Amino acid sequence: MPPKKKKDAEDNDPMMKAARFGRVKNTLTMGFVGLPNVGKSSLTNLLAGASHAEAANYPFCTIDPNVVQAIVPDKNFKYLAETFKPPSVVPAVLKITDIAGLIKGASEGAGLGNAFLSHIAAVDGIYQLIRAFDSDEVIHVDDSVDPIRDLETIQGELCAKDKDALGKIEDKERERVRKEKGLSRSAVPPLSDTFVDAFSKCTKLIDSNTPVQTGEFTSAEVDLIRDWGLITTKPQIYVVNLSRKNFIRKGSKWLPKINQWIKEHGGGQIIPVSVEFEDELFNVKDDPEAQKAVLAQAKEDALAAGLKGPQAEVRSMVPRLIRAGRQALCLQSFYTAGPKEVRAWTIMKGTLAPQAAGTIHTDFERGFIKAEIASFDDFKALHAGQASMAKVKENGKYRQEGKTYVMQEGDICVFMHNTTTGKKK
Ligand SMILES: Nc1nc2c(ncn2[C@@H]2O[C@H](COP(=O)(O)OP(=O)(O)OP(=O)(O)O)[C@@H](O)[C@H]2O)c(=O)[nH]1
Ligand SMILES: [Mg+2]
Repeated sequence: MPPKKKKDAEDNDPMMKAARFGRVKNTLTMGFVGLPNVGKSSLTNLLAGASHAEAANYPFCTIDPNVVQAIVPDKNFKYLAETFKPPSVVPAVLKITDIAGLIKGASEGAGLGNAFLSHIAAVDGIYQLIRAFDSDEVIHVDDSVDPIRDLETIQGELCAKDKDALGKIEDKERERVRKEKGLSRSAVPPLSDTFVDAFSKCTKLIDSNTPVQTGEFTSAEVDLIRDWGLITTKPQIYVVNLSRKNFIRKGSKWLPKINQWIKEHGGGQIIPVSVEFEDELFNVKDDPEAQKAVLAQAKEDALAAGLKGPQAEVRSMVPRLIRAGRQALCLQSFYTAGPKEVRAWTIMKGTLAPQAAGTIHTDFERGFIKAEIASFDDFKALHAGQASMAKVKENGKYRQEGKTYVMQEGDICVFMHNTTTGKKK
C-alpha cells in the first residue's frame, strides 16, 4: 500500500519528509528513548492513561519493552460519538513502547546494551526524553543534571550504532558488486555514484552526531538508505522533562541550550513537559473539580512568576505528545459513523480509498467498488442536529469516490464492495 502521493507531499510537508525512510503500515509505533530515570515509564503511563509500565526510582526498572496504546485525542471524533450516540465507540490509538534506559557505551553492550538498541530498531519513531528536572530523590546515572551531556550521550549511542551498521553496509555492497562483476575477493570494486553519495552523506551526518533523518537526499538515495536499517532515520521528537515550577513558568536555564544543541544537530520538534505536573493532574483525573483546581493553582503560580495573558495558561501536554507522535509517523484517521458504532480508523497519509477500506476488512479492499464520503467539516456544518447524512446529501456534499481517491484527514466513509460478506460497513 505505498502512499501514491508521497513524493509530491514530501516537498511541502516536513513531516512527510521525516517519514520518507519509514515502513508503510497503519500500525506504526513510537518509542521512548533516553537515559535511565529520566521519566520514560512515568510518561508512558501518563500517555496510556493507566499504569501499564512500572515506574520506580531505580535505573533499569524497565527490563522488557513495554507497549501501551494511547487514545488519540480527537475532538471531531468526540463530536461524531456525541451526535450518533452509538452503543460502541472506538477511538484511534497510538502504540507507544517504553524502552529501558540507554547508557553510555550501550552501542558496545554496556548496561542492557544492544538489546535496547534492537528495541529501538523495532519502533518507527522516537520520543527522545531529556531530563531537565532537578531532584535529590531521583538518581541521575551520571550523578548530575546536564541535558546537553545527556543529548550527546544518547545521540552518540544511536549514531555509534549506525556507524557500525554503515561499515557493514559498505562491505556488503562491495561484495555484491564483486559477485555481479565476477571480480576476485581481493579486487576493490567500483561502487555506484548514488551509493557513494548516499553513503558519504550518511557518514558525515553520523560523524557529527546528527540523525540521518535530518539530511537532504535525492529520492534515489532515499530508496537506497531505506534498506540500510539505520536507527537515526526514524523521525524523532525531543521531549524535555522539566520540573513543575519551570514548566509552569515556561522557562529553564537548560531550554535555550537544548534548543541550540538540537538546531546544531539537524533540528527537530521540541516538546516541554513536566511529569511532576502531569502526575498531579492525572491523580485527580476522575474529579473534574479537583482538576480545575490543579489548573487554577498552576495559572496562579504562572502569574506569580510574571507571565501574562495566554502565556499564563497551563495545560497538560499529554494530548500534544500523542498527536505529535502520530504526525511524526504520518498517520491520520478516517471515521465510520452509524447507529451501531462510531469508529476512528488509522491509516497513513496518502492512503487510497481501497486500502483504507482494507483496514476495516480485507474483503472491502478486494471487492472495492466505491467510497461514499463526507468530510467532517461538511458534516458538522450541515447535519442540522441529525445523526445521519441526509442533510449533507441534500447539500451535495456527499461524494462518491473511486479507486484512486486519496483519503483526507477526517473523512467519514461508507465503502461499497461486491464480496459476499455483506454489502456495507
Ligand atoms: N521529581 C520528579 N521526579 C520524576 C519526574 N519524572 C520521573 N520522576 C521519577 O523518577 C523516577 C524514575 O522514573 P521512571 O519513569 O521510572 O524513569 P525511566 O526513564 O523509565 O527509567 P528506566 O526505566 O530506568 O530507564 C521515578 O521515581 C519517577 O517518579 C519528574 O518530572 N520530576
Ligand atoms: Mg522505565
